[in-house]
Amino acid sequence: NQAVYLRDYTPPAYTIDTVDLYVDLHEDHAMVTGTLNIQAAKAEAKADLWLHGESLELVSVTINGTRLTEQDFRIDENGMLITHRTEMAQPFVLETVSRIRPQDNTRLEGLYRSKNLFCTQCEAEGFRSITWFLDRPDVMATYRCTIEADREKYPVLLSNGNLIGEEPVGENRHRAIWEDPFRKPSYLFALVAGTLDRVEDSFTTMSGRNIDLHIYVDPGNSGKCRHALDSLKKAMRWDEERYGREYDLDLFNIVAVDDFNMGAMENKSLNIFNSSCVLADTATASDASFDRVESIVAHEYFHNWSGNRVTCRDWFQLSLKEGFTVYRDACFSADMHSPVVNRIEHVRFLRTAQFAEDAGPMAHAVRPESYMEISNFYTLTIYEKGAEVVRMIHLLLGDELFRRGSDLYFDRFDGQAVTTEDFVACMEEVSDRDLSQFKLWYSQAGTPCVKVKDHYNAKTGEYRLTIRQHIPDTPGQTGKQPMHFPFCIGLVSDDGKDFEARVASESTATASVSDGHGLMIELRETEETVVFKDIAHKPVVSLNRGFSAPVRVEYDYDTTELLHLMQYDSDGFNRWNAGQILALSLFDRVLGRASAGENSQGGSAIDEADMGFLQEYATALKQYLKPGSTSRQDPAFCALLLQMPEFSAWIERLPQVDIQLALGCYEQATLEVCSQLEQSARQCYDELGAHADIGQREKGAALRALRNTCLGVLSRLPGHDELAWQHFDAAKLMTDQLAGFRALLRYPRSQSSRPAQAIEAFEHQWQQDSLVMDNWFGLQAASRDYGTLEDIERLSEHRLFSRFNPNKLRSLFSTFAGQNWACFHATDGAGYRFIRKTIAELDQNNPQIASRMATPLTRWRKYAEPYSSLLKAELSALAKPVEGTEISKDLYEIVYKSLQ
Ligand code: B3K
Ligand code: ZN
Repeated sequence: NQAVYLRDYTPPAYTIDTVDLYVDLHEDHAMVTGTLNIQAAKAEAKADLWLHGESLELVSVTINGTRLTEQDFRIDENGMLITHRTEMAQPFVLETVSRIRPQDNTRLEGLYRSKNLFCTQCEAEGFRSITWFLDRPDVMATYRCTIEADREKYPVLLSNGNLIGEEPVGENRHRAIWEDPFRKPSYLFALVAGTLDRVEDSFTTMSGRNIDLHIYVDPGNSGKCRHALDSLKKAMRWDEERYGREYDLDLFNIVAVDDFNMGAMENKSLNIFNSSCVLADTATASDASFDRVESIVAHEYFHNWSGNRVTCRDWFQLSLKEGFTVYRDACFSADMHSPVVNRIEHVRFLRTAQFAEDAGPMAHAVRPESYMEISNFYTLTIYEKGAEVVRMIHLLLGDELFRRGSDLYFDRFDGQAVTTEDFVACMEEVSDRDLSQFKLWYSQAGTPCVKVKDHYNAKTGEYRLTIRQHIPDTPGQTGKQPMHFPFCIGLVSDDGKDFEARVASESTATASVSDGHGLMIELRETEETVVFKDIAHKPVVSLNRGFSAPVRVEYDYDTTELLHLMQYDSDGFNRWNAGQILALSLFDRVLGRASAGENSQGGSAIDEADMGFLQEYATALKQYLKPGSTSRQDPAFCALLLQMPEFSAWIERLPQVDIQLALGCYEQATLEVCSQLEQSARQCYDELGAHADIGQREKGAALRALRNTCLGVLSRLPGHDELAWQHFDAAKLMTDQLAGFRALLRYPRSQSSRPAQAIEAFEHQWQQDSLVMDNWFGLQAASRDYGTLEDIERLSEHRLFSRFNPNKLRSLFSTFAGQNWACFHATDGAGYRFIRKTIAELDQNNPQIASRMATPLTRWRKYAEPYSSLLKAELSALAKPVEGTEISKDLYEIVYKSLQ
């Protein structure tokens, strides 16, 4: 298990100009003939030719028609090395014929079967298990693909580009020929064969071209494609307007498949989607699913430029396409809905999950230095932090220059495989700015911590901020340089408005007025001083507005200041964030006392001082809920304002967590806050129930978000199980049904019979709909009372569960390990043992899924005893696979690095 290093990059010795694939599909095998036009990069170099190839049974290989014999090449488990021959000095034709077994491919990469459908997933390195190839993104070729299959079983045959021919073959078979005129790396190749329904629409581009849009789904699902089609059209228009990017072929296809390792894949003109990310209708999909479909459809579409037309030189550059594309899809969603809600949701996710990654054993830079298995690097750091890095560039440059920079990038590198350096160079060129220090964001891992201190001089009216940054050590990286980033702030006065503050000349940092987030200070040094003059009274400082930089901020707020920001901050993100800080410090206080032994975990009340603090916080939340309050005008935002930080968001910030103790404190504190809110929440719940739009799918989504948040508050308190049941039982939309279900599952069996009734009713109602049932598995798996280890074991034997379907595996096992803190982290270690065994077993079928599932185990250093040792023991057990089995490269890397 060898690592690959960025510093070892060398351009390929051979390039491949054209690929002609013939894929002959049968039930028990497929024959693949690959005809490649190859050219030596330097003819005089006389290099041997290396071709990647895995799980391929070679039938024959010829060069310019001459069949090679065993002396001419050597094959190992990674590929084939062809000894240099004279004809390789000139452009030559290499043809390979191989046999593969898609029906046995449980890894779901390369060519595989999902039920009766043949489909592919090539990114990152799946193409090499379809045919022999230089399977690296800097080898770009044009493709022609002929698919042959049984005519009745596989009437639909698809690949990239344009359909140029279709014909019968013999009695029962047929073939289709596809040609893609755009050069592309092999990871964007795709093929589909099956019986599928097609839903059609069309789009007229800005230059007036007509594009056919097709979505292919399992027969019976055509009614669930409208939303994806509408989303696609919105995304196409948005990319024209915001980035000047037009679609480049006459056809755009999306295919939905049930068994898929991730969300979706941007193959050129043939996007393949996990069906959970395409299908949506009001009865079966929640509002969250609708939003998810919209953003993933857009994301994959945006890749056509950020990823496909301009691609990555090597996999270390992955964030070049992923970070940029996430940034693009986030801006798109923000434009389609509420920007502040969208921003909060992204940041909440980043701060909980990406910060944890940055603080854990797998911490890596946005452009990593090395990897063992690239599949492990499709991470939150590459995606979410990578998007933040692009966002910062946008902030630093402003709208106009950022657009000039992206135009330059797309124009200059069209058809090429490039690096993050190339991207930044375009931004530097158009803005005449030096971003060399900024580029540390690509090479330095770890979340910077920004400590802010202030001083106000009442006599002189001077307000001074001292800002220190520190970047923690991460595995393999110590002693880091300070970073350059935009830090947006505001000085909020007593009347709630921002002071019109100008940065005085004795400041070390420069500042400018940002678009919508107050003052943008550019930080560069370990310590910076920012001075303001003529400030009439001590302001409340609002820091990192809009989350302008992906950093942790430390500043010693007092309660009154936070309450002031919660009410007045002109920056919506920071209004929300002030409440989060307050809630987190409440949890900290309760835990502080519990750890000192002042109150025990189960039951005993929060002490008086904490109670006073808690009431102040709850009073502020009640203000938000008041009918007629400004926050009620934006109900989706109001819902977020009311939601306390998740347990995982809290403990991410803590060292050496005693999980059960912390969980007890968390539940006690949230219970108290909720009981303060009981009346207001009930009132709001009832009012919204009578709102005319509450049942409208799109119009009512924000109202439902708030109403269901109120239900969430109530369901943390005893005695609302009947309300939750009614909510569940009367629901006409999936969002409401799930909210009712989630609320009910908070009531233990001993308190209510309704939850059990709901579990049964839900199953009965939705057993035919596999995607809906994923929620049923998931919500139970996350529940402390209905997702005990025994329940999980039972559910894993359920007739609708499948060990080969990634969605099911994630719903049940990953949810249990990632969200069910009470049961997974049982102090006897049984939860850990169970997940370890499950991972080891799944690793034999699907290494990508197994290695992802291992993430919760890798965090052992964060926890106190006994969790820490117990987790470590399971990791060590994974490292020693039982006899007759082997550990995959994917899982090995995770286990090995987290034990270091
Ligand atoms: N590019 C794909 C992810 C591929 C993951 C391969 N293990 C989807 C996306 O990010 O758009
Ligand atoms: Zn992507």
